[in-house]
Amino acid sequence: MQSSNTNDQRNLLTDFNRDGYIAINPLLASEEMAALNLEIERFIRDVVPEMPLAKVYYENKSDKSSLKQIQQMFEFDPYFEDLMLNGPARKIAEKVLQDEVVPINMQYFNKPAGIGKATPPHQDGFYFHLTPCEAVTGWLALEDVDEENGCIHYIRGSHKSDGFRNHGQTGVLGFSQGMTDFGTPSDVAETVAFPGSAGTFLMHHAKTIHWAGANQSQTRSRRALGFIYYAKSAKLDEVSKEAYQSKLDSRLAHAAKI
Ligand SMILES: O=C(O)CCC(=O)C(=O)O
Repeated sequence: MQSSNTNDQRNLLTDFNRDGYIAINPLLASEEMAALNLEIERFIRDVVPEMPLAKVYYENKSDKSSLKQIQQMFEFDPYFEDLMLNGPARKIAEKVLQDEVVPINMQYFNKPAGIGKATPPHQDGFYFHLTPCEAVTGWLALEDVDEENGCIHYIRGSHKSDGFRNHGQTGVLGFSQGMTDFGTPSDVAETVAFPGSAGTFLMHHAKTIHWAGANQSQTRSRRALGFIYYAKSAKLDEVSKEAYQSKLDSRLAHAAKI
């Protein structure tokens, strides 16, 4: 897939270093988005039924139409592998991190109409266990997004703080950790919302605080594709990450959420 718009973005690195995120609207033209959405439909229809249960989350496990998240898509399908390894998100990640990158996760994020829950404020790096915390998440809107169906909000400049803000368990499937000290005057003052049309692409630093509202529409979903890349120079604490993931999986299985 070609990126229609990355070469126009001369200030990507400056914007990313200043704000902790970038926005390209649109990264992909409408015909590219139509083709991608067909591939997403195919993946959900043909590949999801073959995937391990722990990689697919539903708002309501007994209702397949309430699909909310798919993990590691690129490991299960050649089309999405190519998009993750060779597509525009990787090139932008390399540009803003100024490093080679390691592709880590491709996630489908949906907030189904009427029931899609809010994404709690969090910093992705809190989940990543990296030193130094040099990683990015790309986020591609698969359909139009706005305040009603739960667009992304960033806290501008929040990637510049030392370490992480306090996080605790949220009870929200797919976003197990959320900030417990969110909502300071500076959080409020620096909040920027990112409504946009299908094809809008965001990318944020792993320390950038972000969140999204619940889907308040009764008729529209809010579907997006996420791309996580670690900088090659960042070292993963495998033991701490493994321990965290298996504790999380067993807690979710115990609560019959996956
Ligand atoms: O799609 C969402 O609501 C949240 C996505 C997110 O938190 C992320 O990609 O890091």
